[in-house]
Amino acid sequence: MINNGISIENAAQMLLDADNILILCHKNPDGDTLGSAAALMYALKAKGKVCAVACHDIIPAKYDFLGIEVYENQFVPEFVVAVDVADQKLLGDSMAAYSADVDLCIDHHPSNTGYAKYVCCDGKLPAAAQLMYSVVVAMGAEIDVNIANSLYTGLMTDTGCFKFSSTTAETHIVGAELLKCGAQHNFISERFFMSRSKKTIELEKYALNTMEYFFDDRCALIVLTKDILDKVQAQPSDIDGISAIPRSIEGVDVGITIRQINDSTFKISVRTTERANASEIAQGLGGGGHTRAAGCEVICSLEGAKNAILREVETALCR
Ligand SMILES: [Mn+2]
Repeated sequence: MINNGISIENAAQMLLDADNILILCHKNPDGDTLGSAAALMYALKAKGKVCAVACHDIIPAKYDFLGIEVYENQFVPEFVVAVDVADQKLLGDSMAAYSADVDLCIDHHPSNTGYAKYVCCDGKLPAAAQLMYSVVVAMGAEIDVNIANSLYTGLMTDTGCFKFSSTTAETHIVGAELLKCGAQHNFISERFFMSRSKKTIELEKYALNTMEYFFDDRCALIVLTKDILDKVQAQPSDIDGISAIPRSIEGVDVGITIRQINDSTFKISVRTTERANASEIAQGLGGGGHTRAAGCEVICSLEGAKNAILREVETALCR
């Protein structure tokens, strides 16, 4: 358990006392890390602070509307805050200069390693954006349309449009508050849920054609090889939704997506129903995450990666 945990009020005060603030997102950034970072950026700017957002990867174009100011050495950071980042490794190599010295982490991963000096984490929340809403309110910042859109993006993307089991009444209440403050819910859902890139469709075609079933069809597995990813010229954002496919099949309790990074590195994403624990499966191979969605990375052959994750799945299904 994290022993350097602090309250929302303390986190808010710490941010109000700071200046020249660098906000860090996790690598392969998603709507939650970027939305939470953008919201914090706008709240801090409204409080007269100098701040900017840094990420190991280039921010995908579909997030341009958030209007994130990217850090380009425009100031010397005096305070570093990571949002939605469970482990300093997830900051990525290019953030190495900051990763050992993160002052505050605002997160919602039960697996948070406590790497930051202070951690404000609620592992029960479906999105870091839900916690960030409370932090921004505690900072006394007005929820303007920019903050509302940013937080709504985080809420919506991390809850799969308020559908995942982690969604609570409180999540909807925060969502409703954001709508009152001008969040453009239809614009955001069109962007993230009602349209897919052609590259995504190409990858889905391939994934569906090569899907395999295991353990009386309770596990479905797809592999995205480097060959197909290169052929399609897929960006990380084109791959986002694919890991939801195997688990969406009737009767499947564990959906596995193996993505090849290079000859011997494979990223494995695990999605489960309530009949299996994704986090435990991923932890078996040194990864982590949430109960229904988790991931890990293995260094071996494709066959080795498959066998290793299937062993963990088998154990989980026997529990
Ligand atoms: Mn998140």
